[in-house]
Formats: sequence, C-alpha cells, structure tokens
Amino acid sequence: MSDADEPLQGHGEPSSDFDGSDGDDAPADTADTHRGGFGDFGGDGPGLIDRAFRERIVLVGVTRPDRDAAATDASLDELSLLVDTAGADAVERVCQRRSAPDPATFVGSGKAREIRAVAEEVDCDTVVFDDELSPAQQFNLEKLLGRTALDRTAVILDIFAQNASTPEGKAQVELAQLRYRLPRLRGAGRRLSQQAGGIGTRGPGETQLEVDRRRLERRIHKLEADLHRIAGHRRTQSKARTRTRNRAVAIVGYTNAGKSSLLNRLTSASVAVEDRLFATLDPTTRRLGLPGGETVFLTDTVGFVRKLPHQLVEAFKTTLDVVRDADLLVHVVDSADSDTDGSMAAVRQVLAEIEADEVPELVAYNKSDLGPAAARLAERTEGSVAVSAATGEGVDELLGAIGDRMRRVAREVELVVPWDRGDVLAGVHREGQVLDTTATEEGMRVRARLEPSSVGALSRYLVNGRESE
Ligand SMILES: Nc1nc2c(ncn2[C@@H]2O[C@H](COP(=O)(O)OP(=O)(O)OP(=O)(O)O)[C@@H](O)[C@H]2O)c(=O)[nH]1
Ligand SMILES: [Mg+2]
Repeated sequence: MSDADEPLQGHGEPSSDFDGSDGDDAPADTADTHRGGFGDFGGDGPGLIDRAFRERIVLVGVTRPDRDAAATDASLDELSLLVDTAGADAVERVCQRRSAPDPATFVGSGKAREIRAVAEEVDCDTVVFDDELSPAQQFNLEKLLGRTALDRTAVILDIFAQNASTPEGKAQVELAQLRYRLPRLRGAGRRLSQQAGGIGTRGPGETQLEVDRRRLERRIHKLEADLHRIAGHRRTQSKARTRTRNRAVAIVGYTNAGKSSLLNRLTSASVAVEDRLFATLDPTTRRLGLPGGETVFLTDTVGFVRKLPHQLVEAFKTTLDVVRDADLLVHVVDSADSDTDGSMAAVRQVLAEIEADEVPELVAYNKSDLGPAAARLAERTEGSVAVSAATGEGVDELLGAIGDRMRRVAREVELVVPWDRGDVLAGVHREGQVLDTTATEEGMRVRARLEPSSVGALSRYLVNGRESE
C-alpha cells in the first residue's frame, strides 16, 4: 500500500482521489481526542454519512459586550438547526457573557467545569461551541470536558460533506475540511511513526504527526490542482457565453431562502428543493427570457449562513466566481425569517469576501404566500420586490424588475480610442470605470465598465463585437 492510500491515524480519513475509498479502518485514537463519528466527518464514501444513532449535543454560546443575550439566543437557535441538519440532537445550552475569549479554553476553566457538569447530567457525547475555536482551545476543552469539543465551523463542514454529490462539490468540501483539520492534527504526535525509515518518510525519528501532516498537505495540493482544472474548464465555457453576448444573473441568499425554488419557478430547471440547510452546493445555470425579449443566464448557487466558515468560502471560490462575474444579483430573502436584516447582512458579508459586493443587487422578499411580511419589507426597501416562488405571485414583477435593472447596469466593454480623440478618452473616464488601458498603434485600448447609455454614444469605438445585446 502506498503511503498516499493509507488512512491517517484516527482522523476519519479523506478518500483518495474521487474513488470513494475510505478510511473506516483507521486506528482510533479516541484516548487522546474523544472524537466520535460526528466530529470525524465520517470519511466520504459515495453515500452520505451513516449515522447509527443521533448524538446528544450541548451547545455553548458566548455574548460579547457589543451584543445582547437575544442575539446569542438567536444564533444558538440557528446552531441547533445546523446540528439537527447534521444528524444530531441539541439537548441543552449554556450561555456566558464574556468580554474576550480565553486564549486557552475559550470560556475560561471555571465555565468549562460547569459545562462538563451539564454534559454529564444530560449524558451528552459532544459539546458544540457557536464560535470558531482555535486548535489549542479545542484540544484543551476536550481534555477539560472529557468529550468531543466542536465548533460551528465543524458542524457546517459536516453538513456540506453530507450534501456534496458531484466530484467538484466533494473536492471543495474535502479541501475545506482538510484545511480545517491540518492545524488541529495532534494527539498522535508522541508516538513514533510505525513507518519511520520506510519509503516516503524522512527517516527514523519522524513522528506520526509529521507523517500525517505531510500526507494531508499532499492531498490538499492535489485537490487544489483538481479544482483549478475544473475552474479552468468553466472559464472556457463562460468565455463562450461572453461571445454569445448573454448576460448573467446570479441568485444569492441565505440558506433555505428559496433560491432553488425561484430558479425552478422562473426557468424549467428541476433543482432539488428541500426544507433543509445547504440543500444546494453545486451551481445550476438556465436560460431566462425577460419580458423585453432579452435572454440572460440565471444561476442558482450555494446558500450562505452567519459565520460561514472561511475555509468553505475559500474552497468554493471557483464555484462562486459565477456570482462575482454576474451582471446582477437577485438576493432572495426569506420574509418569514425573524431577523431578515441580520441574514441579509450575513449574505453581504460573504459577498464582500468573494469580491462580489460591487455587483448590483435586486432584493426579492420570498415566501409572500406565508403572510404580509414580504409585501411590508418590499415597501420599505426601494427597488425590491415581494414574490412567492411557491405560488408564482409577484414573479411577473420580479422579471420586469430584472429586465429594468439589466438595462441600467453598467457592463464591461472594450474600446479603442484614436490618439487624436483625447476628449473621448476623458469622457470614458468621466462616465465609467476604467479597468485597464493599453497603448496600441491605432489608439488607446480601454477596458471599462459603462452604463448602456454611454455605451450607445461610444459605439463606434467598441471592439470585439461585445458592443450590444
Ligand atoms: N411557503 C413557501 N415556501 C417556500 C417558498 N420558496 C421556497 N419555499 C420552501 O423553502 C424551503 C427551501 O427552499 P429551497 O428552494 O430549497 O431554498 P434554497 O434557498 O435553495 O436553500 P439551500 O439550497 O438549502 O440554501 C423548501 O421547503 C421550499 O419548499 C415560497 O415562496 N413559499
Ligand atoms: Mg438550493
């Protein structure tokens, strides 16, 4: 067995390639880390994680001075839903008010003892913290609590792992998991590698930890290369799209807001719709005809959540390129959500992380069939619409709004401005956003974002047939 195929010790091993091999026979090192199936991400064979029983979980939330207890409670409600989606039951919660996290134990050792007592009382297997724990905090807490300590990130990664179905989705999730796991590799470090001195190791004295780390790093590089290749393929497709001059609209929003339902409603797509968090991981694109006769490409993609792990955002960057490169975002908001503002802020934060915050946004308050909230919210927000993906109510208005916005939004064009037309060049700078300039023999070649009215006036300087719809 080559060393790349061999399971890592006690860490529910990632499969090699996309062949579904698993590491179920990895020797457990539960004596050190208490890791059960839930915290293991359970390997990733072709199917979902098989959960023999539902773990009992205690949730821990910390309220910072700038937040109130209600916000912590709301965040724990959501964590409870995440835990449920991951296949476990939240049976108790512990809250704490604290100005700054304790570097060693996050909550402080006194509070940790209290959590341990609660955990013993309710007989729970795992404690989940609502904020990301550093590797050291996680390790120390497991020692203090005598059971697995996880954070919100691990739970979200676990859900993604269960939901990933395509090779790209699986690779992205595995990459995020490995990046999360790499700094947390420990416990086995005191043992010497059984392979020390063998091919692929650095010789006697290398610890199992070092061997594991190098294997993880190698796997991470392989996944990065695979994803890069897939993204390259997608870029070629999107260039083809540019040539056909269709413009792109991306549906974004909080998880479970109804994004896939809306894509299905507007196009003939049949994306799976579920009352479940992160049902969609892979993007789906369909053609959409607008009332004005134009056609755009509409894409539904992965949903966001508060404190979406940065490892996931990073791993899904290539998928999310479609959001960054879109001409318009339709931001779907669940109007039945009790904190629509907070959810929208969380979505916008992720949009900023993937550099899509400059793309114009059209807000669609969905689920208008459930009550008057959607209409009330739409009234409050200029330019937004109320819609029901379930009944079709408001869909015509939404299509009209997308058409209007597409006619107004700036688009990227390429121009060659003759050297004797300094006035035109000045006009481009004044009216649009110049992205790039190159001096050529015929004149200044300019890549710029311009509004359609300016594009019309400059049409004689446009190049590459990218001028009009
Ligand atoms: N009542 C009502 N329910 C809706 C509406 N739109 C979606 N839903 C329900 O909301 C749930 C989530 O819908 P999806 O379309 O899967 O939501 P999503 O935003 O794609 O979710 P993820 O892919 O998991 O992030 C499902 O149970 C849908 O049936 C609506 O307009 N009205
Ligand atoms: Mg979906």
